[in-house]
Amino acid sequence: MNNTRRDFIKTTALAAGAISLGINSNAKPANFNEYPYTLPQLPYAYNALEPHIDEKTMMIHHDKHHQAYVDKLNAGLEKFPDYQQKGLQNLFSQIIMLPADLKMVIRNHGGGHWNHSFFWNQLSPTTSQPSEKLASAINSTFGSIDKLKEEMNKTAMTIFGSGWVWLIETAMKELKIVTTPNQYNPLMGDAADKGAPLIAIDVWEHAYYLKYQNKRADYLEAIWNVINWNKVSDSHF
Ligand code: MN3
Repeated sequence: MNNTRRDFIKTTALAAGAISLGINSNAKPANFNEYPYTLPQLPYAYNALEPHIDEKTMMIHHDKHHQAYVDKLNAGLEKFPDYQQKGLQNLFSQIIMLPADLKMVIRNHGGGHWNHSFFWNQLSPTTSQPSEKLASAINSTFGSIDKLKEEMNKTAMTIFGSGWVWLIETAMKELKIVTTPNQYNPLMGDAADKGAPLIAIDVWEHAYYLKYQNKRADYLEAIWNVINWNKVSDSHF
């Protein structure tokens, strides 16, 4: 499957996820992937991920931090009408060709919006298991699910400053653990490691500081309790 097709399917899957969150099924889905971008609703209550991720962190993280990425993304795109309807994933893949003023907007705020939309959607209070296909790919790459968690957490601990740790599937169909600084992501054309995200873990302090303070390792341990393996498996082709 070529990249355009994969991107299309992933975008569609993400959009379908957003539609299912809507209260009124006839309402237009949240414009989280179309200009002007809007903040998607969480697919669960703010306190649903307690005790692993606390209610106050979720409220501030979603309502304030994520909203700010959306607002600054829209503001930044205002003077670039030619790029408003291109879609974030296209803009990510063409990042090095974008006008200089737009490049940082897409990296920081486009990335911030996309990464958080993906992040919320792959968390859940309901326990689930990876699909057989995904479990088998994880086992053959990392040895076991526990080894994957261990390896991802170890990698997340090496991030200096703010960033994300990802499980991606590369163009060669290999699973790989990678990190990105700031709000960059593995879909960006100049990412050191490119691929389709399966799991994203926000390692910015704002994701855990209220509850875990400096104990990043405890946050990383806890977040695996709320990973939505059904969603992760859906991302795996
Ligand atoms: Mn964040």
